[in-house]
Amino acid sequence: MNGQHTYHEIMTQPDAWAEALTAFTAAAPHLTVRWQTLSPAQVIFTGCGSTHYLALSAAAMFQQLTGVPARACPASELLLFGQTIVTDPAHTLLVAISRSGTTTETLAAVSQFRQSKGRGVWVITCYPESPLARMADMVLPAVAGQEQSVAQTRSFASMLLLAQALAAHISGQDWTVLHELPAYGRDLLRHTEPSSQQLAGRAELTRFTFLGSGPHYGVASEAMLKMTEMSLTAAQAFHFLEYRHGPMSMISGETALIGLLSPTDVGLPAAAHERQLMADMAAKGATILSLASEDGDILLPGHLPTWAYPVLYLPPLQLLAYHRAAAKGLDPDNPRYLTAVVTLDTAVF
Ligand code: F1P
Repeated sequence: MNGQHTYHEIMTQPDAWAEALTAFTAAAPHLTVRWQTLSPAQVIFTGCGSTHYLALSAAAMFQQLTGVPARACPASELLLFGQTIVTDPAHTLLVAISRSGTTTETLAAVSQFRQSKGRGVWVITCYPESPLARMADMVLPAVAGQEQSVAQTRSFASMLLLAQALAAHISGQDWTVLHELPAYGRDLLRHTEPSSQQLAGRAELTRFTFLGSGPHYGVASEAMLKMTEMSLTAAQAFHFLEYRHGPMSMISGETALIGLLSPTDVGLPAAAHERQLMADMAAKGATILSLASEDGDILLPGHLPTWAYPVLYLPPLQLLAYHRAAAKGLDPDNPRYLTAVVTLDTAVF
């Protein structure tokens, strides 16, 4: 059957989330001391493809919670344009994220950072014995996130959860609230599959656009990548209000606009602006799907701290991409032209 691995990996991810949190429990007692010893002035999160998008969300959360300047970049940019990203390696912590731990650009970027006397390297990976993990001072493992599919689903969510736990723990939050998420993940998978499948099957929708802001922009970008690689459907991702600055000119009856709405209870003006934007775009003819606690088409649980949410947007959006691929007769396990790991000739670096 087409896509059986991907489907299985999506549906079993809450168990992998729980295992990742168990691993984090073991690492947590040492983390604060390690962090205080390093005391970096800047944190860089890096990865490739999916794990670059993960880095975007991780960096946003990390800076928001800790107050320490953090940014994300693709490993290739760190490698080839490092001076546009790192100013002072001796006071910089690099957090490298990779499902496989073997992607050439990520390995080469970490190696170069080491040679430039970088302050420290932490790694989030599904393979704690991998070459990347062996280069790290500290590894956060998500072993149960390992998968057979090319496209990352269970692995991405498990590693994102570790990044959420890391930011929360370093900033002194009670990260153990994340233990509630696997149960919410199971509920979301069970209850949202029919609506994801229904939207995915609408053949007149030819363009899927994902909107997310702050820590959710990276997740929106990952949803865009899932839709692109699994279902070969034109997909884009934008920060919410950026959508008004040009991209909305593309709206037609063929547009599905999917909003990863910010929680309403944080007193941020973002939540109101995002909801207004979705309403305005619906009036222009886009088909709208909003994910939010309280008032979403897809309802996320309420009353969690804001930093607990990013991983919860993933299950319905992964199912959307999977069912879109299935509706088009494609095999989401084997996206066209892609391999699970990109291996490049290191001689050129
Ligand atoms: C990252 C990667 C992505 C690609 C695909 C498979 O590998 O190769 O570049 O988009 O999703 O994974 P990794 O470094 O996380 O193993």
